[in-house]
Amino acid sequence: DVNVMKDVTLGFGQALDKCRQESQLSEEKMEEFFHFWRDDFKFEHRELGCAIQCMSRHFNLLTDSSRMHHENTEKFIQSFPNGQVIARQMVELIHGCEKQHDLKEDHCWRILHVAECFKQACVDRGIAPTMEMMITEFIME
Ligand code: BOM
Repeated sequence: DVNVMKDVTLGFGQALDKCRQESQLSEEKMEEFFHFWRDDFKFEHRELGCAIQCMSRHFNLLTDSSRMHHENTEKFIQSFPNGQVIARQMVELIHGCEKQHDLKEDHCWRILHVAECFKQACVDRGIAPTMEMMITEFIME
C-alpha cells in the first residue's frame, strides 16, 4: 500500500541527519530522504549506500554481515499504521534484491544496489509513493 510506504519512508528517513556525517552524504547528494522516490533519482553515490547502512543500523535492521534482519525489519514496518499490510511483502522484496546483489563485497555499494532494486520492485508493483504525497506529508510534519 502506497500510503504505508510513505509513512515507513518518512520514519526511516528520521535517521538521515544522524547518519550524514559518518557516511559523508552531503545535502547536495541527497537533500531529504524522501527524494529516494523521485522518478529521476540517481543511485550513483556510494555515500548513499553507506547512509542507508547507518540508518538501518540505527533501527537495528541489519545482521552482523550487514544483511537485512528479517524479524526486526518486519517489526519495524509493523510499527507504522497498517504496517502489517505490507511488512511481509517489503521484507520479501528486499530479500529478493539482496539475493541478486549478494556477490558485491563492499557493503555500501551492495546496499545502494539493493535499495535501487527495492525501489524498482515497488514501482513495478504499484506500491511506490508519489513525490506529491511525500512532499505534502513532509511539510505537514
Ligand atoms: O542487504 C542490505 C539490506 C539493506 C536494505 C536496503 C533497502 C532499503 C532501501 C531504502 C528505502 C527505504 C524505505 C523504507 C525502509 C524500510 C526498511
